[in-house]
Amino acid sequence: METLESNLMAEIAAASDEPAIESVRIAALGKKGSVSELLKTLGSMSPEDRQVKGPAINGLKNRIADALAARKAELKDAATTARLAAEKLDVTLPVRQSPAERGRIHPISQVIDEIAAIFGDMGFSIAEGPDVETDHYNFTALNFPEGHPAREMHDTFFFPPGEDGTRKLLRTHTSPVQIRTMETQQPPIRIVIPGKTYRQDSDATHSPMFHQVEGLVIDRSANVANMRWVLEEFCKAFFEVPQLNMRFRPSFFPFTEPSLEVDIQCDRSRPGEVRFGEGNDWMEILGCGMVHPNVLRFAGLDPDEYQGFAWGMGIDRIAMLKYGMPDLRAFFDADVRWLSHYGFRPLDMPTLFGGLSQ
Ligand code: 2NM
Repeated sequence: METLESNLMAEIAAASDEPAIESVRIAALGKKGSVSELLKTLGSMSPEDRQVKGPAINGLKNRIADALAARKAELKDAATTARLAAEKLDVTLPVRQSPAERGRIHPISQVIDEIAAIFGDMGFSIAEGPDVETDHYNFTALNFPEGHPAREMHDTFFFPPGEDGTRKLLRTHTSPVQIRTMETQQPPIRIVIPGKTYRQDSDATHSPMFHQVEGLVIDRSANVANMRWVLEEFCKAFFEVPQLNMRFRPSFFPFTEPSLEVDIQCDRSRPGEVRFGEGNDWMEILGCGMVHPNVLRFAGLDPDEYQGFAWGMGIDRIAMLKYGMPDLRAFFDADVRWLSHYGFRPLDMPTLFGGLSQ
């Protein structure tokens, strides 16, 4: 028993981790352990022997159990100390950026927000409508006669005809929203309509899905002078210049009379750079005009009572011009490297008082 005890005490002292001490415990005090086997011999002893050996064996068992518990606690403490030393946490490290800081706003969304801020400041509301339209709202109500070549000029995406034989289409401009607004709201109307538009056209400067913003003002006296002021204020605010010369040229659109195309003053003398509000060059930027009486009539307004003006421009193009992006196709590639370079910070909302693009 003395040999067993000194051997076990040596094994306990030598156990270097918690699994090792556990196997010593099982070898001594487990069901078939050396100390347990000794205890079992008590059953077959004479009462006299048992009186002597009993306390001796139980004493051995208790000393071994105490030694095991003490060594186990020691090893547990050592393990905790080692973990605390290894798992250091540097609380002075900078906090990881949140998704709201890492994410970027697409330049088209940024430009739409800038347009909304500028026209919102002038008292306009944003209006929206469906991308899938009827021939009536996309063409007929906008004074495109049946069989008129302008319908073909738009390279329309048509859907297969439905039960009633009519074909739905993807809107080729946002103007159907103007008709829908005139049908449902009483003048005065002041709205801007940013949105997706579709034409069968695809090359370096055309995408089959692109973005337009159009505007509409209807009241009893809205006129060309008001239109000129609105468009000039918009161009100065958007390109963030204090002065800007504009040139109005006669043009043709089925939905306006007179129709005009607008050029803005720019400087293209530096290679790869366009500056607005200075220089001797002109760049076409938008189309506009007084809403045609037929369009007012189609929308349920009396042209002898109401008049107004409307305009339209391509968002993708003015975004490229303002932010110096060379290729339209990159807009729709969903390349995060491009977006992290050209994108905008989500919490820098464009406002006229805080600066549109900072
Ligand atoms: C343009 C140019 C000129 C326009 C006209 C209308 C409506 F519905 F009021 F008649 N909406 N948009 C318009 C006028 C659009 O885009 C180049």
